[in-house]
Amino acid sequence: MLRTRSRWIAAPLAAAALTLSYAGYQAAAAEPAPAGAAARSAHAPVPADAADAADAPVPCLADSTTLIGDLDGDGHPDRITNPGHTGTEMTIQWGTADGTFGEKTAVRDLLGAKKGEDATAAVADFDNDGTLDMVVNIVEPSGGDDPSTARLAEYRPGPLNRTDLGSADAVHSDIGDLGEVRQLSIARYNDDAYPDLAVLNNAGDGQMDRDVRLSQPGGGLGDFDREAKQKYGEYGTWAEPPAMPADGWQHFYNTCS
Ligand SMILES: [Ca+2]
Ligand SMILES: [Ca+2]
Repeated sequence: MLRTRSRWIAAPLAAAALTLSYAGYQAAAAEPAPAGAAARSAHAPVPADAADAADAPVPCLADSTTLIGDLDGDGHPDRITNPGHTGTEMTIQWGTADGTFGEKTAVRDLLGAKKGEDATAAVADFDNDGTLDMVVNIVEPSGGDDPSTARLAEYRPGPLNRTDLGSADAVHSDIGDLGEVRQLSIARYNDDAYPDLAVLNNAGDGQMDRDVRLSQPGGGLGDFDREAKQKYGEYGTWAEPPAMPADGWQHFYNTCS
């Protein structure tokens, strides 16, 4: 009797162990497995969402300025660092199959920014499809009262090309049409699941504004919207620029466990 019962129990446990070992592999690829997780798994029932572990790894925060998530779509999480939340000094370390990260590469170099040009970027899953996306802007500041317009300003849905951060579905963004982008930052301006964008914009003649671009539930970022600017933006000066959000990622991503 006891042996019969054991067999009944053993079969599902073996299946569970297989599923969990694959899930464990996925977790290990994303980050160091939490201590004791494997031991607990052996006795715990298969979680209802175990199948989700086979999907793309969910982005998470290593710290407030470091996002771990897959940017090039190879299934291995990459390390995106954004010092000061400004979008001007962003670096990427491509993830490898063994869960480690390659050497740091400056986003401005990947984008091909030239000497004298400012490159600014923001990373989040703007269309909430599970793949990280990027907004990029390259501008050569005019140095005078009248701002110059961007040489390149695009919304780039992921996955992105490793060599130049290109996207097959890139579209022009108007963030660089109305001034010189000084900073880009992720924000949560309305309460939907789609990250929004804050733009520190040199509008010329001593004016420095915080512009906003709201993500569209259908995908992509909206264009300039006067109503959104009145509601979420702010007018400032070169001497006293408006504050930029520093907690955007934290609204959408949990700390890596
Ligand atoms: Ca990757
Ligand atoms: Ca996306």
